[in-house]
Amino acid sequence: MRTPLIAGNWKMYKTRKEAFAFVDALKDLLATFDPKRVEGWICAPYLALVGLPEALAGTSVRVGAQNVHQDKEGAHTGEVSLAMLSEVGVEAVILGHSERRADCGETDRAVAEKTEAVLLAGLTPIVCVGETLEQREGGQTAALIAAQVSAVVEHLTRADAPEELASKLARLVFAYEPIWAIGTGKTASVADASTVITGIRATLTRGLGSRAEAVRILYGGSVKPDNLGAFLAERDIDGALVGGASLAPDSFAALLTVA
Ligand code: G2H
Repeated sequence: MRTPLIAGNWKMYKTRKEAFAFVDALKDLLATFDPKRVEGWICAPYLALVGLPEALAGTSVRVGAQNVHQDKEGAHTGEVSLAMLSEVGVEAVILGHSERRADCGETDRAVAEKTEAVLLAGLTPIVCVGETLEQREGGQTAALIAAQVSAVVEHLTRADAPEELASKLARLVFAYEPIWAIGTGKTASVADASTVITGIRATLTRGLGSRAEAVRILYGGSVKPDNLGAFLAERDIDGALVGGASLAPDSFAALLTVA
């Protein structure tokens, strides 16, 4: 019932030229994937977003950004708004990636506000949560992840939340990315990822009731074509947020094929 989703997070890789060369190399193959079977997204750096949806027209791959400001517009030097992203055909936004939480001090509160703004603008938020190795070894994983997820859900369901938000909650996507597994070559075991992700769904169900069943939850952290299948075999894991292995055309295509 939940369509598997493979989202490539290109991070700060690929110039515009490199991004369009990637699409050129893959376009014919990408056109063969059925979006009802698997959704593929590319979350590219801002400059590469312009023209990318058009370049991918005729394929099932959609385009996402890696951050956005929560305000409609304003004096926010260096920031980009949802209207700016929508105008160029962006349909999804990664929010609260651990690299932004660490590098830019993004808080749970900011991530929650951005999630609301993205939903209200009609785009899809991919909300990242995850624990450090120290937190995992300290036995804090379950409580920490529940707190990160609850911060978003409580904000979206607060008493004075806009009414139109309720109908958009099914579009939510969460990504569980244990920080110690990001770009390190270490992956969480399938069992560990599955336990945390089942916990995320339980937290969502407490906050959203039956609407939680529609929310997709991805695993992220050193996912590659040869380990993706094992994660996807788990009932509650609906796809993957993939960094390094989404950068090469053949590897991205292999991920979509496995899914
Ligand atoms: C985690 C992931 C993508 P990688 O950050 O969000 O990156 O697959 O390189 O570990």
